Amino acid sequence: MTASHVRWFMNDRFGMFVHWGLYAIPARGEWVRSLEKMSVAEYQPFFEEFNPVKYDAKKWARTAKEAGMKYAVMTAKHHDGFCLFDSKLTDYKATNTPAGRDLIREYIEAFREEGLRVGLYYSIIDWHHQDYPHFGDKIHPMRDNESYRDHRGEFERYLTYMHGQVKELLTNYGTIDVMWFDFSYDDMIGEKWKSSELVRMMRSIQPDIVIDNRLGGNMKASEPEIYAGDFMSPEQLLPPEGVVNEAGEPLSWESCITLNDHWGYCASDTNYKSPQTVIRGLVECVSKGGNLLLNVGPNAKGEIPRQSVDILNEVGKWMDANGASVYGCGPCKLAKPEWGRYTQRGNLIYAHIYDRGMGPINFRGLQGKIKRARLLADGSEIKVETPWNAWEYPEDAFISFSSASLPDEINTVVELELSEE
Ligand code: H79
Repeated sequence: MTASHVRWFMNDRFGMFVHWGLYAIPARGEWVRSLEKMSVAEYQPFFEEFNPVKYDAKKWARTAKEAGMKYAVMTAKHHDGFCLFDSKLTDYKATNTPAGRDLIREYIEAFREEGLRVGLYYSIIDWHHQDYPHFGDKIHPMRDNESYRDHRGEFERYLTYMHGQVKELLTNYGTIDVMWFDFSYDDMIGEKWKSSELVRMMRSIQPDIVIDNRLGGNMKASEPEIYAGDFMSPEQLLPPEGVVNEAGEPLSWESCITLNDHWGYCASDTNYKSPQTVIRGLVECVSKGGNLLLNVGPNAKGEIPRQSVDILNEVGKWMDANGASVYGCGPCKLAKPEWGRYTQRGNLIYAHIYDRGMGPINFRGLQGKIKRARLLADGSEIKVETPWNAWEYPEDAFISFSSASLPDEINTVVELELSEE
């Protein structure tokens, strides 16, 4: 059973991930400092320069809403340690750049105003903080630097900082719907971050907040740790068969996926997914009981890249006509059909038809069980018939696409109302 505070999350299915920070200026992705082994000093010019004059959170919120997204998650702090919010615990924040304001506050207010739920991404990794532990040498920007090798910070001080920032984020901005921690690895997982204490503090401020699983607990255990989280977070992949715990019960999950091949803005990366790929990816998530958190990486000026907006607009057109097959829907009890995928909500089955094939569309086992069939996009009647040549398949129902005037869209959805669930 899904816990009640997670219900809205698994109902809404589709969210926007926003990766934005100083790394938008070099425009080579959010890992640039680590990949190019830049020192704090070498990264500093981007701090001095950061001035996103085109940042309009309301515009982003409209883009997300029109794409059919119901919630968003934005980087309050990524691995580089730069804070987009006005933290009292550091000077390394947007208010001290030419931007001169709390960019997270604007995001939260704008998205909430458009009726979207708001979430915050917070990186546990922090390449800027002097007390951040150095066990992660293989990814730290200063891993080959002699002076860095002998640097030993006070881990306790970093923990106080991190817990303090999470408290700020959950105290100063009203309701926060999702907290998205990133990233625990190797032996630095779980209680090393004082995670139980952290989560207890979070729930005392925001009892219903939905938390991801990246503090490092085991969600699949029969008795997960308090910090194990509310949902699994596969990154850049869709789980082959959904996600279950050790008892075989379905778990909540959300795949996070980029539109091109980077999270943070990367000027040279034009390898964008098509609207069809995105729509089918979303449907695949829903058909396996999960969510899609689709990423955009705004540029240094504060704009979501044109290509991303174009894709989202196309997705939005489809969602406008077919969103009923996504929101509140989940896996179908029928096996995956050859021509596409099913999603289901109560006694409504949604047939997402990707491949019409050469003959009639076959609904395995549904003979006599379909009360009515409609094209979801416009509500028009679709006749369920048994063609003369289907005598060998008495259990199945069929619709014929050759006779009906069905639009050949990227993802045609037929809504089947069953006589009983
Ligand atoms: O915020 C996004 C990533 O920056 C972050 N999680 C998502 C949501 C993330 N942190 N760590 N990882 C992902 C895993 C590390 C992947 C790596 Fe690499 C492979 C680090 C070095 C090689 C990807 C490719 C990053 C740089 C090159």
